[in-house]
Amino acid sequence: MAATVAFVDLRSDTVTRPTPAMRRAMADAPVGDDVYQEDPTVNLLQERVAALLGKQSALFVPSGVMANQLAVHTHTRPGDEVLIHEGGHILHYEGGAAAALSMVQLHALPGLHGVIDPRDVRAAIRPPSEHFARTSLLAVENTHNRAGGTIWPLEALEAAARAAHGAGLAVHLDGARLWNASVASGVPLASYAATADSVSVCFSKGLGAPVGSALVGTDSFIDEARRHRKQYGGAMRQAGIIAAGALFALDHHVERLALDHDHAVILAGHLAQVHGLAIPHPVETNIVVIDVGGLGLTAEEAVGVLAEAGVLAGAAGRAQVRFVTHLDVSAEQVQWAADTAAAVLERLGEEANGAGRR
Ligand code: TLP
Repeated sequence: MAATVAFVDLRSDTVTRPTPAMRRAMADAPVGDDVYQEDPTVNLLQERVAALLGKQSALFVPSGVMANQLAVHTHTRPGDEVLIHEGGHILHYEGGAAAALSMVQLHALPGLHGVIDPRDVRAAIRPPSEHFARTSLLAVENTHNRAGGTIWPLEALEAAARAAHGAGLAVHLDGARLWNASVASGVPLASYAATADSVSVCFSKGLGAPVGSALVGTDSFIDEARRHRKQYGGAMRQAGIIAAGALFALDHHVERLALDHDHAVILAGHLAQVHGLAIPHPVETNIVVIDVGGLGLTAEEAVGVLAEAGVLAGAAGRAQVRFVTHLDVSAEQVQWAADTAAAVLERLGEEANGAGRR
């Protein structure tokens, strides 16, 4: 009964809470001191993630930001330049950490739906000269958050990575939602990961674990990243408690991501009916970005009114609003949120542009 739903949180898949079964697995986890590398649950998670992604080693870290920043720090030297899509998470949402912690500059590249053209990679790489920053890293993101959860086609990722590797750059893949990309496309995680020297993945987003991410790469890269994790204060002790949530998520919450993707399509289908509203990116996974500029609204205004109606979304740009489907949102709730959001935005658009003009 849709009428019983009164509140749906679609701000992010980070709002998911551990299920009772996940909590039990966490409570029962064998633990040890992970700084001595003696936590069996952390060790198991790291081995499992490294194998899944086809890399030598993995490092468990508290957050996706830390995983990305350890990658930037480990791949670069102060004064280097990192190539990244203009909508990249590392550029927009990590508090300027690349500059603050690694003293590198970010060089933003364009690219439709988050995909960077290899020609743009080649053109951006600076020739060796004391005048120029040393271009040492290409950072890519799959799925691409600000581009509405879009997936890099594997061939495009391979081509961009080839362009970078050909000029001696390292490649880091921000795979916070690589699980979603893999489930939606059928491309194995390891095939995406093979294009990059390092990959970060998150357990605390669509997989529904409360905390944790991992960084994967070669043994020597991860040894170096472990040293930097200590410097950043990210080395934890009996972290098996939280690693167990991640292991549980790998066992139980990966395949079900397809459901979140179906829910996003339902939501987008309803929103697409609203006059003047644009959906700038194809809906391929669990994110729907809408542009409310054509309704005469700012993102903040739309988010405020949606929240009053019980649908929580997030501003993702001046006129862009983001909805994210996830584990804690049922089909019934998505249906209700889709109906409610579409009705509210239709009304707002009519008010802003003058009712009855159509
Ligand atoms: N993204 C968050 C916000 O920061 C925007 C969200 O709600 O989506 N890489 C990507 C692609 C991400 O989307 C995020 C989280 C991270 C890294 C960082 O993960 P956390 O928040 O765990 O540090």
